[in-house]
Amino acid sequence: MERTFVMLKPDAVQRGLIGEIISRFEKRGLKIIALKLLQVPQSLAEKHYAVHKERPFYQGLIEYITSGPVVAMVLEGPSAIQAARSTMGVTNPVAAAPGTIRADFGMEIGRNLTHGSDGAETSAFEISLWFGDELDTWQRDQDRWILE
Ligand code: D4T
Repeated sequence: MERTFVMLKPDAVQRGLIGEIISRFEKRGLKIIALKLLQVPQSLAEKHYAVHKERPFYQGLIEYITSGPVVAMVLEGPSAIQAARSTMGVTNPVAAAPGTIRADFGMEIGRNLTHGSDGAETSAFEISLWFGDELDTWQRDQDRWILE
């Protein structure tokens, strides 16, 4: 089953949206297999966003992500990467479709509430970076009503 790394960024935590946002992933049918709240160390932020190191928004992004606690999680399901990203909406909240997390709660790209892995390789890298390599899953009794 596919896995994806999702993070609720400091704005989501500070605004009291943890429950609301996690609930959207849960209700859709994505299964939470790992979950923690943490203050992101500088070194972890830099590794996570290493691909953006040369971009003009990099410094602001690192400051934002280390500015308060985040909620990190691993979600599992068929096409979990795409399902999580479509639940979040596109990167810039003003361009995101209504009903997505970023459109419903966001106004600017630099405060876009959530992060989700953008592909299989990124997902494997990010899950390992944030949670290590040994993650168990669990049996969800509802699965036959969500998955064919
Ligand atoms: P993340 O990585 O947060 O899930 O977002 P996306 O996958 O949707 O978007 P991304 O990697 O292109 O950008 C990473 C992160 O940088 C912020 N950002 C991005 C920004 O502040 N200004 C910008 O111009 C861009 C392109 C938002 C998300």
